[in-house]
Amino acid sequence: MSINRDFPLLKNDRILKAARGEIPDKLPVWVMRQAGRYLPEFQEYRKKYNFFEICQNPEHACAVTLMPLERFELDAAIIFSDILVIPQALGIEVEMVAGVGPVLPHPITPEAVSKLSSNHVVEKLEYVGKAINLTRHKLNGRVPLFGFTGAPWTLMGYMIEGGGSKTYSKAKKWLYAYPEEAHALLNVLTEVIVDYLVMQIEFGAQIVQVFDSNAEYLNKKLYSIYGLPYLKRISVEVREKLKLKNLEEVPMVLFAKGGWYCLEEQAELGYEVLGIDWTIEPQFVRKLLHNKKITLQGNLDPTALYAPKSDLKVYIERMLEEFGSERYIVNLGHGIYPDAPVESVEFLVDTVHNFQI
Ligand code: 1CP
Repeated sequence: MSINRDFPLLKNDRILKAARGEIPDKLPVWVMRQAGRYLPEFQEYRKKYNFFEICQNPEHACAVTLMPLERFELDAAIIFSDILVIPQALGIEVEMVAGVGPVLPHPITPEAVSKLSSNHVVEKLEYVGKAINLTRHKLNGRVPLFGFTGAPWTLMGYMIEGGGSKTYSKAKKWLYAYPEEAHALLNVLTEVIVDYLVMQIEFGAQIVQVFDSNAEYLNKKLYSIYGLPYLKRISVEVREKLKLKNLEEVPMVLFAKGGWYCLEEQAELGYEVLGIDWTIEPQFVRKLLHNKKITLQGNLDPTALYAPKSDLKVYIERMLEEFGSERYIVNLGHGIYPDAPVESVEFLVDTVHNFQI
């Protein structure tokens, strides 16, 4: 299909500057899961349409993506979708159950892995590309638009467990009992993820984030076998494929939640930005990575948004001082919770923008 790549001029490039190591006029700020459930207007929308209906319809996905931008002076938009659209496109049923989250009624078995193929999977996800293209035009250059994906290990976890889990022990069992099948599954997912990100960038994503939300269930040894090599392939192969298609590179963000045990290794994977979760002290990570050219993103505890404003101001400003203004993108240390006070997001954005850098 033909893609309208005649995009409006970008007016706010703070995030892209920070990702490249340049100093923007103000610290850039956005919020993981900003287009979601804590917004009353999203909850109203959800009464009318089911979750995947919104994802699959570019007008709906675009409308929801723009909702937080209408309220707050955020420095980026993130396309409305979910990490589980990939298992879905691989033919695995995914339901979004209100109050529960994603449910995959028929989890994958080790025997079924050999039947999976990455061929033609991304074609089924073209609706995400169309939503990105429409949204980038509708944004009219106001802020850059994030594309995103789940990381191979995190997606594998949902596919094996059949949904979220407290321990991910069923998925981890594969790493010890079925390592060949585990690698085969991670390989198919990596192939799909690479093509999926390239497709999102072709349709207009100006920066992309890889969510490895379940990194916290592994350790350094397991992650160096089942996490890092695949994440490296993603950063390398996305850039190779962009080059072949004559498309410009975009900054890539890796958010390995709970991956404190291998931050130095993450910084060597070829991503411009590392997301830092709320368990990590800013000064600890800055010191650890002082000789690496990498931008950090994070890491306000999402529950700090419930604090009284006077306290919240202290938490935010302390974080900004501790990270320093160079190579820094302000965000939460994980996604915003559904009952987070909407005014606290506005307060966060304003406090960051009023901060003298
Ligand atoms: O919220 C937004 O800004 C919109 C885009 C978005 C993103 C970036 C959604 C919509 N989901 C995601 C990413 C996502 N989805 C992640 C990575 C980020 C993270 O760690 O928080 C993960 C792990 C998921 C899986 C998922 N989808 C969960 C978590 C389940 C668990 O506990 O393991 C849940 C609850 C969902 C559903 C979902 N996704 C998005 C929304 C708005 C919702 C709520 C569903 C609804 O409206 O009924």
